[in-house]
Amino acid sequence: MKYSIVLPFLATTVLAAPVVEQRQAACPAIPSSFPAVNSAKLPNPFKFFDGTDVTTKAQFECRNKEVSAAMQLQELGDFPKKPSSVTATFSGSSLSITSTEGGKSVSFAVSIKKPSGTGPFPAIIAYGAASIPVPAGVATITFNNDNIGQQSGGSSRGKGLFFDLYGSGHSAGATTAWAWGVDRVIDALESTPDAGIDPKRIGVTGCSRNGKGAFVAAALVNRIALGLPQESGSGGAACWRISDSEKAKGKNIQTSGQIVGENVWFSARFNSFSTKSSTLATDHHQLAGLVAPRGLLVIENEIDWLGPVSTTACMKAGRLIYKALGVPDNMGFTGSGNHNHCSFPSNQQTELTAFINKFLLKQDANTGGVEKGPSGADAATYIDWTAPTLT
Ligand code: MCU
Repeated sequence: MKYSIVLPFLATTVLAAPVVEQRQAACPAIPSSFPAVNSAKLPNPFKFFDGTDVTTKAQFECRNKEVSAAMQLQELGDFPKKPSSVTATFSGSSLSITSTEGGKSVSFAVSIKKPSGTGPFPAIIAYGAASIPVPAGVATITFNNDNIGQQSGGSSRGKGLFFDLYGSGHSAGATTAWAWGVDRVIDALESTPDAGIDPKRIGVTGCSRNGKGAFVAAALVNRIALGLPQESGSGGAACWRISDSEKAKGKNIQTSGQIVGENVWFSARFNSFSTKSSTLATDHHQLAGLVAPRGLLVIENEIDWLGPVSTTACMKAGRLIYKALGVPDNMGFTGSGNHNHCSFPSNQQTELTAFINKFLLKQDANTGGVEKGPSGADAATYIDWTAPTLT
């Protein structure tokens, strides 16, 4: 694969003044099928699927496009583009959003709790309800993700407003359907300034199953400034391959083989990969890579089922991507034990505050070097590539 840059050129005609046309570097075509792999090691984020090395930041952006396509084809299902019409109205504390496509419309509303004072304010979109403390100065947008895509076991496949619009046979898993909903919330914030929220300073959070959702939204919706997935475990911060390796060591850990039977968080396309994670073209260190270079603080717990070794090592591999991009401080991983699931412990507060201050409140804050997890969870065990410094 050749990565080409179309140089600016100068065109003159007799009648017109000189015109300077500058084109952006184009990405190579995104493949529609992905190489067969069979490796327990995490895929190399710095090689295109055709084997070409990624050496520049611009190439990495292109690489992300094919990684997103592969994840959609193999586990997430298709992430639709913006519907032909999205309209919104703001009243009281409610932002109502109507999306129309192919003659069908669906509507949903989010509630916005704002700080006192004059906006526009940054905001955190919370799946269900926030289980992290949202500081004064940041609005909370409560997003009923279950309404967009149901998640009550296998029988909820294809149910919810997303599927009313696109059809119950649409390939999206629930996490992808929810990300589509978040994307529409940001459309609505952009077109409704009287809502008082700055659409360029949006964070997203959710815990546990909703943490998987918040992670996928941060990855797919590139207008999100800060991802704050909490205790997402398998399907979020864990790498499928590392969870399988932990399971083989006897841990009580959620794996892809289990998750596809428990709920509809992923596309039905994932079923055929679920018992052979080693054949996936990507893994979840690259879910973090899709968020890069935007802000990302991954918050985890040390409950066996979530896979503390898997989430820690996987996200350390994810941080190698941020380091390669020259922005190591834009991603942190904080794992902490001895607290109830989804009850945010005080020993993760410093890093949470720093990431919110930097990415949402636009203040100076030290987000550097946040990599806390159990000892013995090292990325090196699971990778056979080295991260370059991208130019
Ligand atoms: C960590 O998120 C999930 C987990 O993946 C499921 O296996 C379990 O049933 O529920 C967890 C959860 O959402 O807890 C609230």
